[in-house]
Amino acid sequence: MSRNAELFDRACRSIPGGVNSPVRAFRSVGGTPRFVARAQGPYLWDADDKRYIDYVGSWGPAILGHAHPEVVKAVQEAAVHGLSYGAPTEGEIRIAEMLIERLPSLEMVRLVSSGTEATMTAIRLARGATGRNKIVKFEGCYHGHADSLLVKAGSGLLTFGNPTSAGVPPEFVAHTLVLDYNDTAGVQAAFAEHGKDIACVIVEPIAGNMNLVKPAPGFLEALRSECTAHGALLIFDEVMTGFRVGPQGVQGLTGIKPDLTTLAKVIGGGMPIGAFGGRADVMKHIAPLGAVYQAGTLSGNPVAVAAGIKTLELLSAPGFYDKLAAQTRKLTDGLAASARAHGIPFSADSVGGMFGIYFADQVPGGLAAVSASDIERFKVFFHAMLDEGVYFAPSAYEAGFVSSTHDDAVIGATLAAADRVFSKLAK
Ligand code: HOZ
Repeated sequence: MSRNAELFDRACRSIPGGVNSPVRAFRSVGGTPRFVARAQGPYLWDADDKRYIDYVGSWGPAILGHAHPEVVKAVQEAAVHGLSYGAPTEGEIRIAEMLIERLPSLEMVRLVSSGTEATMTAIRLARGATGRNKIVKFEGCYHGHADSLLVKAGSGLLTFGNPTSAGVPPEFVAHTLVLDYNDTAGVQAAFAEHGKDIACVIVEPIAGNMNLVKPAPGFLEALRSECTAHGALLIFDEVMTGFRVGPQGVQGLTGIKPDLTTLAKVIGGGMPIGAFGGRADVMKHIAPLGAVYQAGTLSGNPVAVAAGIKTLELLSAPGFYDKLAAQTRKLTDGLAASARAHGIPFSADSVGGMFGIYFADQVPGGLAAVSASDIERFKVFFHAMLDEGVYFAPSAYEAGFVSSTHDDAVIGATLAAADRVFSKLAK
Protein backbone atom coordinates (compact mmCIF):
# COMPACT_ATOMS: atom_id res chain seq x y z
CA MET A 1 0.00 0.00 0.00
CA SER A 2 1.33 3.46 -0.86
CA ARG A 3 2.04 5.89 1.94
CA ASN A 4 -0.64 8.21 0.43
CA ALA A 5 -3.19 5.39 0.73
CA GLU A 6 -2.09 4.60 4.30
CA LEU A 7 -2.44 8.24 5.30
CA PHE A 8 -5.82 8.50 3.61
CA ASP A 9 -7.10 5.43 5.48
CA ARG A 10 -5.83 6.90 8.73
CA ALA A 11 -7.25 10.37 7.95
CA CYS A 12 -10.69 8.90 7.23
CA ARG A 13 -10.82 7.55 10.79
CA SER A 14 -10.44 10.98 12.42
CA ILE A 15 -11.44 13.55 9.77
CA PRO A 16 -14.76 13.39 7.82
CA GLY A 17 -13.89 12.11 4.37
CA GLY A 18 -10.21 12.29 5.32
CA VAL A 19 -9.90 15.94 4.33
CA ASN A 20 -10.49 19.42 5.69
CA SER A 21 -12.00 20.76 2.45
CA PRO A 22 -14.11 18.48 0.25
CA VAL A 23 -12.56 18.77 -3.24
CA ARG A 24 -9.25 17.53 -1.82
CA ALA A 25 -10.83 14.10 -1.27
CA PHE A 26 -10.64 13.30 -5.03
CA ARG A 27 -14.22 11.95 -4.82
CA SER A 28 -15.27 13.35 -8.17
CA VAL A 29 -12.20 12.00 -9.97
CA GLY A 30 -11.78 8.86 -7.88
CA GLY A 31 -8.55 7.45 -6.51
CA THR A 32 -6.39 8.37 -3.56
CA PRO A 33 -5.70 11.97 -2.64
CA ARG A 34 -2.02 12.86 -2.59
CA PHE A 35 -0.84 13.86 0.87
CA VAL A 36 1.64 16.67 0.44
CA ALA A 37 4.94 16.29 2.27
CA ARG A 38 6.62 19.47 1.00
CA ALA A 39 6.59 21.98 -1.81
CA GLN A 40 9.10 24.26 -3.50
CA GLY A 41 8.66 26.61 -6.46
CA PRO A 42 6.37 24.94 -9.02
CA TYR A 43 6.65 21.50 -7.40
CA LEU A 44 4.87 19.42 -4.77
CA TRP A 45 6.16 16.14 -3.31
CA ASP A 46 3.67 13.63 -1.96
CA ALA A 47 4.01 11.22 0.94
CA ASP A 48 5.58 8.64 -1.40
CA ASP A 49 8.17 11.26 -2.41
CA LYS A 50 6.78 11.51 -5.92
CA ARG A 51 7.25 14.97 -7.44
CA TYR A 52 4.46 16.82 -9.26
CA ILE A 53 4.34 20.04 -11.24
CA ASP A 54 1.62 21.87 -9.34
CA TYR A 55 -1.15 23.81 -11.11
CA VAL A 56 -3.32 24.19 -8.01
CA GLY A 57 -0.92 26.46 -6.14
CA SER A 58 -2.92 26.18 -2.90
CA TRP A 59 -5.97 27.17 -5.00
CA GLY A 60 -4.41 30.49 -5.94
CA PRO A 61 -2.18 31.93 -3.23
CA ALA A 62 1.13 30.45 -4.42
CA ILE A 63 1.62 33.03 -7.19
CA LEU A 64 5.35 33.30 -6.42
CA GLY A 65 5.73 29.53 -6.28
CA HIS A 66 5.82 27.50 -3.09
CA ALA A 67 8.05 28.53 -0.20
CA HIS A 68 9.42 31.65 -1.87
CA PRO A 69 12.58 32.37 0.16
CA GLU A 70 11.76 36.02 0.81
CA VAL A 71 8.20 35.25 1.92
CA VAL A 72 9.45 32.44 4.18
CA LYS A 73 12.03 34.83 5.68
CA ALA A 74 9.34 37.46 6.33
CA VAL A 75 7.23 34.83 8.10
CA GLN A 76 10.17 33.63 10.20
CA GLU A 77 11.09 37.16 11.18
CA ALA A 78 7.53 37.96 12.18
CA ALA A 79 7.06 34.69 14.08
CA VAL A 80 9.93 35.31 16.51
CA HIS A 81 8.09 38.42 17.71
CA GLY A 82 4.96 36.47 18.62
CA LEU A 83 2.31 34.66 16.63
CA SER A 84 -0.82 36.61 17.55
CA TYR A 85 -1.61 39.53 19.84
CA GLY A 86 -5.30 40.34 19.44
CA ALA A 87 -4.23 44.00 19.38
CA PRO A 88 -3.43 46.32 16.48
CA THR A 89 -0.03 46.33 14.74
CA GLU A 90 1.77 48.63 12.33
CA GLY A 91 1.90 45.81 9.77
CA GLU A 92 -1.90 45.90 9.48
CA ILE A 93 -1.76 49.58 8.55
CA ARG A 94 0.98 48.87 6.02
CA ILE A 95 -0.93 46.10 4.23
CA ALA A 96 -4.16 48.17 4.28
CA GLU A 97 -2.24 51.07 2.71
CA MET A 98 -0.72 48.75 0.11
CA LEU A 99 -4.14 47.40 -0.87
CA ILE A 100 -5.60 50.91 -1.07
CA GLU A 101 -2.65 52.13 -3.18
CA ARG A 102 -3.07 49.24 -5.57
CA LEU A 103 -6.87 48.95 -5.99
CA PRO A 104 -8.47 52.25 -6.95
CA SER A 105 -11.90 51.26 -5.61
CA LEU A 106 -10.59 50.76 -2.06
CA GLU A 107 -10.77 53.71 0.32
CA MET A 108 -10.78 51.65 3.52
CA VAL A 109 -10.04 47.99 4.25
CA ARG A 110 -10.81 45.57 7.08
CA LEU A 111 -8.70 42.41 7.47
CA VAL A 112 -10.23 39.05 8.37
CA SER A 113 -8.89 35.48 8.27
CA SER A 114 -10.39 33.91 5.13
CA GLY A 115 -12.25 34.59 1.92
CA THR A 116 -15.43 33.17 3.45
CA GLU A 117 -15.26 35.70 6.27
CA ALA A 118 -14.61 38.50 3.79
CA THR A 119 -17.66 37.74 1.62
CA MET A 120 -19.92 36.94 4.57
CA THR A 121 -19.08 40.26 6.18
CA ALA A 122 -19.28 42.25 2.96
CA ILE A 123 -22.85 40.98 2.51
CA ARG A 124 -23.75 41.92 6.10
CA LEU A 125 -22.20 45.33 5.55
CA ALA A 126 -24.13 45.87 2.32
CA ARG A 127 -27.37 44.98 4.10
CA GLY A 128 -26.54 47.18 7.08
CA ALA A 129 -25.48 50.13 4.96
CA THR A 130 -28.49 50.04 2.63
CA GLY A 131 -31.11 48.88 5.14
CA ARG A 132 -32.24 46.29 2.57
CA ASN A 133 -32.35 42.50 2.76
CA LYS A 134 -32.19 40.97 -0.70
CA ILE A 135 -28.93 39.99 -2.32
CA VAL A 136 -28.21 38.83 -5.87
CA LYS A 137 -25.72 36.08 -6.66
CA PHE A 138 -25.06 34.02 -9.77
CA GLU A 139 -25.36 30.31 -10.32
CA GLY A 140 -21.95 28.63 -10.29
CA CYS A 141 -20.26 31.47 -8.43
CA TYR A 142 -18.81 30.42 -5.09
CA HIS A 143 -18.37 33.02 -2.38
CA GLY A 144 -17.28 30.84 0.52
CA HIS A 145 -19.49 28.82 2.80
CA ALA A 146 -21.65 31.37 4.62
CA ASP A 147 -25.31 30.23 4.76
CA SER A 148 -26.91 32.86 2.53
CA LEU A 149 -24.32 32.23 -0.20
CA LEU A 150 -24.57 28.44 -0.36
CA VAL A 151 -27.34 28.47 -2.95
CA LYS A 152 -26.50 27.13 -6.41
CA ALA A 153 -22.88 27.72 -5.53
CA GLY A 154 -19.80 26.62 -7.46
CA SER A 155 -16.54 24.90 -6.55
CA GLY A 156 -16.89 21.84 -4.30
CA LEU A 157 -20.67 21.99 -4.32
CA LEU A 158 -20.77 21.76 -8.10
CA THR A 159 -18.05 19.14 -8.07
CA PHE A 160 -20.29 16.91 -5.99
CA GLY A 161 -23.41 17.78 -7.96
CA ASN A 162 -25.22 19.35 -5.04
CA PRO A 163 -24.85 23.08 -5.44
CA THR A 164 -27.08 23.99 -2.51
CA SER A 165 -25.89 22.82 0.90
CA ALA A 166 -27.96 20.84 3.40
CA GLY A 167 -28.21 22.46 6.81
CA VAL A 168 -29.21 25.86 5.48
CA PRO A 169 -32.82 26.63 6.49
CA PRO A 170 -34.86 27.97 3.55
CA GLU A 171 -35.59 31.10 5.59
CA PHE A 172 -31.84 31.88 5.63
CA VAL A 173 -31.70 32.05 1.86
CA ALA A 174 -35.13 33.52 1.26
CA HIS A 175 -33.50 36.85 0.49
CA THR A 176 -30.94 35.43 -1.95
CA LEU A 177 -31.90 35.86 -5.62
CA VAL A 178 -29.92 33.50 -7.84
CA LEU A 179 -29.49 34.51 -11.48
CA ASP A 180 -27.57 33.06 -14.43
CA TYR A 181 -24.00 34.29 -14.90
CA ASN A 182 -23.67 36.44 -18.03
CA ASP A 183 -27.45 36.88 -18.30
CA THR A 184 -27.72 40.64 -18.50
CA ALA A 185 -31.43 40.57 -19.30
CA GLY A 186 -32.03 38.44 -16.18
CA VAL A 187 -30.25 41.03 -14.06
CA GLN A 188 -32.31 43.85 -15.55
CA ALA A 189 -35.52 41.93 -14.95
CA ALA A 190 -34.57 41.19 -11.31
CA PHE A 191 -33.88 44.86 -10.67
CA ALA A 192 -37.10 45.89 -12.40
CA GLU A 193 -39.01 43.65 -10.00
CA HIS A 194 -37.04 43.91 -6.75
CA GLY A 195 -34.77 46.95 -7.24
CA LYS A 196 -35.78 48.84 -4.13
CA ASP A 197 -35.17 45.77 -1.91
CA ILE A 198 -31.78 44.71 -3.28
CA ALA A 199 -28.90 45.49 -0.95
CA CYS A 200 -26.16 44.20 -3.23
CA VAL A 201 -25.04 42.11 -6.13
CA ILE A 202 -22.08 39.84 -5.40
CA VAL A 203 -20.20 38.41 -8.36
CA GLU A 204 -16.95 36.70 -9.23
CA PRO A 205 -16.09 39.22 -11.97
CA ILE A 206 -14.17 36.42 -13.68
CA ALA A 207 -15.62 33.19 -12.39
CA GLY A 208 -13.15 30.60 -11.14
CA ASN A 209 -15.35 28.20 -9.23
CA MET A 210 -17.24 26.67 -12.16
CA ASN A 211 -13.92 26.28 -13.93
CA LEU A 212 -12.77 29.59 -15.50
CA VAL A 213 -15.65 31.53 -17.08
CA LYS A 214 -15.14 35.06 -18.31
CA PRO A 215 -17.82 37.74 -18.16
CA ALA A 216 -19.61 38.34 -21.47
CA PRO A 217 -19.15 41.81 -22.98
CA GLY A 218 -21.45 44.25 -21.19
CA PHE A 219 -22.33 41.94 -18.27
CA LEU A 220 -20.25 43.61 -15.55
CA GLU A 221 -21.12 47.04 -16.97
CA ALA A 222 -24.82 46.15 -16.62
CA LEU A 223 -24.29 45.09 -13.01
CA ARG A 224 -22.63 48.42 -12.31
CA SER A 225 -25.34 50.48 -13.95
CA GLU A 226 -28.25 48.55 -12.42
CA CYS A 227 -26.73 48.79 -8.93
CA THR A 228 -26.12 52.51 -9.34
CA ALA A 229 -29.60 53.16 -10.71
CA HIS A 230 -31.30 51.28 -7.84
CA GLY A 231 -29.06 52.28 -4.92
CA ALA A 232 -27.67 48.75 -4.48
CA LEU A 233 -24.01 48.00 -3.81
CA LEU A 234 -21.85 46.09 -6.27
CA ILE A 235 -19.48 43.62 -4.62
CA PHE A 236 -16.65 42.16 -6.67
CA ASP A 237 -15.53 38.92 -5.06
CA GLU A 238 -11.88 39.05 -6.05
CA VAL A 239 -10.79 36.42 -3.54
CA MET A 240 -9.52 34.37 -6.45
CA THR A 241 -8.81 37.04 -9.07
CA GLY A 242 -7.31 39.73 -6.83
CA PHE A 243 -3.59 40.16 -7.64
CA ARG A 244 -3.90 36.97 -9.69
CA VAL A 245 -5.28 38.14 -13.05
CA GLY A 246 -3.34 41.41 -13.01
CA PRO A 247 -2.00 44.03 -10.59
CA GLN A 248 -5.47 45.48 -9.94
CA GLY A 249 -7.62 42.41 -10.30
CA VAL A 250 -10.60 42.36 -12.64
CA GLN A 251 -11.46 45.92 -11.70
CA GLY A 252 -8.12 46.99 -13.18
CA LEU A 253 -8.68 44.98 -16.36
CA THR A 254 -12.20 46.28 -16.94
CA GLY A 255 -12.14 49.75 -15.37
CA ILE A 256 -15.37 48.92 -13.53
CA LYS A 257 -15.36 50.21 -9.97
CA PRO A 258 -17.23 48.07 -7.45
CA ASP A 259 -18.52 49.58 -4.19
CA LEU A 260 -16.97 46.76 -2.17
CA THR A 261 -14.28 44.20 -2.96
CA THR A 262 -13.41 40.98 -1.17
CA LEU A 263 -9.88 39.62 -1.19
CA ALA A 264 -7.95 36.64 0.23
CA LYS A 265 -5.55 34.00 -1.19
CA VAL A 266 -2.68 35.98 -2.87
CA ILE A 267 -2.81 38.82 -0.32
CA GLY A 268 -1.69 36.35 2.37
CA GLY A 269 1.07 34.74 0.33
CA GLY A 270 -0.08 31.31 1.56
CA MET A 271 -1.03 32.30 5.10
CA PRO A 272 -4.69 32.53 6.23
CA ILE A 273 -6.00 36.03 5.55
CA GLY A 274 -8.96 37.77 3.96
CA ALA A 275 -10.02 41.36 3.49
CA PHE A 276 -12.96 43.43 2.39
CA GLY A 277 -12.86 47.07 1.48
CA GLY A 278 -14.30 49.79 -0.66
CA ARG A 279 -16.10 53.10 -0.37
CA ALA A 280 -15.30 54.88 2.90
CA ASP A 281 -18.93 55.93 3.42
CA VAL A 282 -19.94 52.26 3.28
CA MET A 283 -16.99 50.95 5.32
CA LYS A 284 -17.86 53.41 8.08
CA HIS A 285 -20.88 51.26 8.90
CA ILE A 286 -18.54 48.60 10.33
CA ALA A 287 -18.07 48.44 14.11
CA PRO A 288 -16.67 50.27 16.02
CA LEU A 289 -17.62 53.18 13.71
CA GLY A 290 -21.02 51.80 12.80
CA ALA A 291 -23.63 49.25 13.73
CA VAL A 292 -22.55 46.34 11.48
CA TYR A 293 -20.58 43.91 13.61
CA GLN A 294 -17.47 41.96 12.64
CA ALA A 295 -14.59 40.77 14.82
CA GLY A 296 -11.92 38.06 14.96
CA THR A 297 -9.13 36.98 17.29
CA LEU A 298 -6.87 36.24 14.33
CA SER A 299 -8.01 39.16 12.13
CA GLY A 300 -4.88 40.95 10.92
CA ASN A 301 -2.66 38.19 12.29
CA PRO A 302 0.92 39.53 12.32
CA VAL A 303 2.51 36.50 10.65
CA ALA A 304 -0.08 36.39 7.85
CA VAL A 305 0.25 40.13 7.38
CA ALA A 306 4.06 39.83 7.08
CA ALA A 307 3.67 37.16 4.38
CA GLY A 308 1.11 39.32 2.58
CA ILE A 309 3.23 42.47 2.63
CA LYS A 310 6.27 40.66 1.23
CA THR A 311 4.16 38.97 -1.44
CA LEU A 312 2.58 42.25 -2.56
CA GLU A 313 6.04 43.87 -2.68
CA LEU A 314 7.40 41.10 -4.89
CA LEU A 315 4.36 41.30 -7.20
CA SER A 316 5.25 44.94 -7.92
CA ALA A 317 8.38 43.92 -9.85
CA PRO A 318 8.21 45.48 -13.34
CA GLY A 319 6.74 43.13 -15.92
CA PHE A 320 5.67 40.53 -13.33
CA TYR A 321 2.14 40.10 -14.65
CA ASP A 322 3.12 40.24 -18.34
CA LYS A 323 5.53 37.37 -17.78
CA LEU A 324 2.99 35.40 -15.70
CA ALA A 325 0.26 35.85 -18.31
CA ALA A 326 2.65 34.83 -21.10
CA GLN A 327 3.68 31.63 -19.29
CA THR A 328 0.06 30.78 -18.56
CA ARG A 329 -0.88 31.38 -22.18
CA LYS A 330 2.00 29.13 -23.32
CA LEU A 331 0.51 26.37 -21.18
CA THR A 332 -3.07 26.77 -22.40
CA ASP A 333 -2.14 27.29 -26.07
CA GLY A 334 0.17 24.29 -25.91
CA LEU A 335 -2.44 22.04 -24.30
CA ALA A 336 -5.12 23.05 -26.80
CA ALA A 337 -2.80 22.56 -29.79
CA SER A 338 -1.69 19.15 -28.56
CA ALA A 339 -5.23 17.91 -27.84
CA ARG A 340 -6.47 19.09 -31.22
CA ALA A 341 -3.53 17.46 -32.98
CA HIS A 342 -4.79 14.20 -31.52
CA GLY A 343 -8.37 14.97 -32.57
CA ILE A 344 -9.64 15.49 -29.02
CA PRO A 345 -12.33 18.15 -28.47
CA PHE A 346 -10.59 20.46 -26.03
CA SER A 347 -10.27 24.16 -25.36
CA ALA A 348 -8.44 26.30 -22.85
CA ASP A 349 -8.49 29.88 -21.71
CA SER A 350 -6.51 32.09 -19.36
CA VAL A 351 -6.29 35.49 -17.79
CA GLY A 352 -3.11 36.55 -16.01
CA GLY A 353 -1.96 33.58 -13.95
CA MET A 354 -5.31 31.77 -13.89
CA PHE A 355 -6.56 29.29 -16.48
CA GLY A 356 -9.33 26.90 -17.45
CA ILE A 357 -9.13 23.65 -19.42
CA TYR A 358 -12.27 22.12 -20.86
CA PHE A 359 -12.95 18.93 -22.78
CA ALA A 360 -15.21 20.87 -25.14
CA ASP A 361 -14.71 22.39 -28.59
CA GLN A 362 -15.45 25.91 -27.42
CA VAL A 363 -14.44 27.80 -24.29
CA PRO A 364 -17.62 27.70 -22.14
CA GLY A 365 -19.48 30.96 -21.52
CA GLY A 366 -21.40 29.72 -18.49
CA LEU A 367 -22.19 26.91 -16.11
CA ALA A 368 -24.40 24.94 -18.50
CA ALA A 369 -21.60 24.80 -21.06
CA VAL A 370 -19.03 23.71 -18.45
CA SER A 371 -21.41 20.97 -17.28
CA ALA A 372 -21.91 19.87 -20.89
CA SER A 373 -18.16 19.34 -21.39
CA ASP A 374 -16.78 15.79 -21.34
CA ILE A 375 -16.19 15.48 -17.61
CA GLU A 376 -15.58 11.72 -17.82
CA ARG A 377 -12.69 12.39 -20.18
CA PHE A 378 -11.38 15.06 -17.83
CA LYS A 379 -11.18 12.44 -15.07
CA VAL A 380 -9.13 10.10 -17.24
CA PHE A 381 -6.86 13.01 -18.24
CA PHE A 382 -6.49 14.10 -14.62
CA HIS A 383 -5.27 10.68 -13.47
CA ALA A 384 -3.01 10.14 -16.46
CA MET A 385 -1.39 13.54 -15.83
CA LEU A 386 -1.02 12.68 -12.16
CA ASP A 387 0.82 9.50 -13.17
CA GLU A 388 3.03 11.70 -15.35
CA GLY A 389 3.81 13.93 -12.34
CA VAL A 390 1.50 16.85 -13.14
CA TYR A 391 -1.06 17.93 -10.54
CA PHE A 392 -4.15 19.68 -11.92
CA ALA A 393 -7.17 20.51 -9.76
CA PRO A 394 -9.12 17.31 -9.01
CA SER A 395 -12.37 18.68 -10.44
CA ALA A 396 -13.61 19.86 -13.83
CA TYR A 397 -15.24 22.79 -12.01
CA GLU A 398 -12.07 24.40 -10.67
CA ALA A 399 -9.71 26.86 -12.33
CA GLY A 400 -5.95 26.27 -12.48
CA PHE A 401 -3.08 28.50 -11.39
CA VAL A 402 0.42 29.20 -12.68
CA SER A 403 3.20 30.77 -10.61
CA SER A 404 6.20 32.88 -11.52
CA THR A 405 8.34 29.76 -11.01
CA HIS A 406 6.61 27.91 -13.86
CA ASP A 407 9.39 28.63 -16.33
CA ASP A 408 9.75 27.35 -19.89
CA ALA A 409 11.29 24.07 -18.73
CA VAL A 410 8.34 23.40 -16.39
CA ILE A 411 5.72 24.33 -18.98
CA GLY A 412 7.62 22.31 -21.60
CA ALA A 413 7.66 19.23 -19.35
CA THR A 414 3.92 19.64 -18.75
CA LEU A 415 3.17 19.87 -22.46
CA ALA A 416 5.33 16.83 -23.25
CA ALA A 417 3.43 14.85 -20.60
CA ALA A 418 0.09 16.11 -21.90
CA ASP A 419 1.00 15.12 -25.43
CA ARG A 420 1.66 11.55 -24.30
CA VAL A 421 -1.64 11.53 -22.41
CA PHE A 422 -3.68 13.01 -25.29
CA SER A 423 -2.14 10.45 -27.63
CA LYS A 424 -3.37 7.63 -25.34
CA LEU A 425 -6.80 9.28 -24.89
CA ALA A 426 -7.22 9.47 -28.66
CA LYS A 427 -6.86 5.71 -29.09
N1 HOZ B 1 -12.98 24.44 -3.60
C1 HOZ B 1 -11.89 25.21 -3.07
C2 HOZ B 1 -11.25 26.02 -4.16
N2 HOZ B 1 -12.13 26.70 -5.03
C3 HOZ B 1 -10.94 24.24 -2.45
C4 HOZ B 1 -10.11 24.81 -1.39
C5 HOZ B 1 -9.25 23.75 -0.72
O1 HOZ B 1 -9.56 22.58 -0.76
O2 HOZ B 1 -8.23 24.13 -0.18
